[in-house]
Amino acid sequence: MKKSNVEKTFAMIKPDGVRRGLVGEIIKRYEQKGLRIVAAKLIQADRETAEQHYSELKSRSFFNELIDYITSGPMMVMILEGENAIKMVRMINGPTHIEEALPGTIRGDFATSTAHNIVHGSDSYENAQREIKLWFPELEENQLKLSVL
Ligand code: IDP
Ligand code: MG
Repeated sequence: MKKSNVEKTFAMIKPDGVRRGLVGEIIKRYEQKGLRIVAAKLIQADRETAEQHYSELKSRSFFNELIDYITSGPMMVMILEGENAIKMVRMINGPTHIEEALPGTIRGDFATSTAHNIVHGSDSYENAQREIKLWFPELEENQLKLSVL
């Protein structure tokens, strides 16, 4: 039998998703694929935290525009847990580029451009751990252990 791979990931509903009233729709899509919400909060990011989150993209031409967008209003940040959660969230979100995001994915159904694409999901185990610590500094290590319900 294949070993299970229950893991945590970090996801966020970016300001355009919150502004457009898509929080319930997006959380429904994660939950209906078996992902559980371990933690969630609505926050307005400061520039420093947003820049740390996207530090890998610092040299890109769109970096400042990206930080303006991410700090433009409240976002729903969350920790999701489930089987292959990291890959699963990115599949539900859809690809980065608007022309590749097919209907049925969140970006395919709702994104208006590659820049304004509604959602984020961590792309690796290392980044999931880093992003969870960055956005949920108040959570203790023991609260981040797997919470199989
Ligand atoms: P991802 O969100 O699918 O992981 P990344 O390449 O990590 O995609 O880019 C982070 C975010 O930066 C994207 O979600 C999008 O908001 C923005 N972004 C990515 N590429 C472009 C671009 O070419 N122009 C403008 N914004 C972009
Ligand atoms: Mg990314």
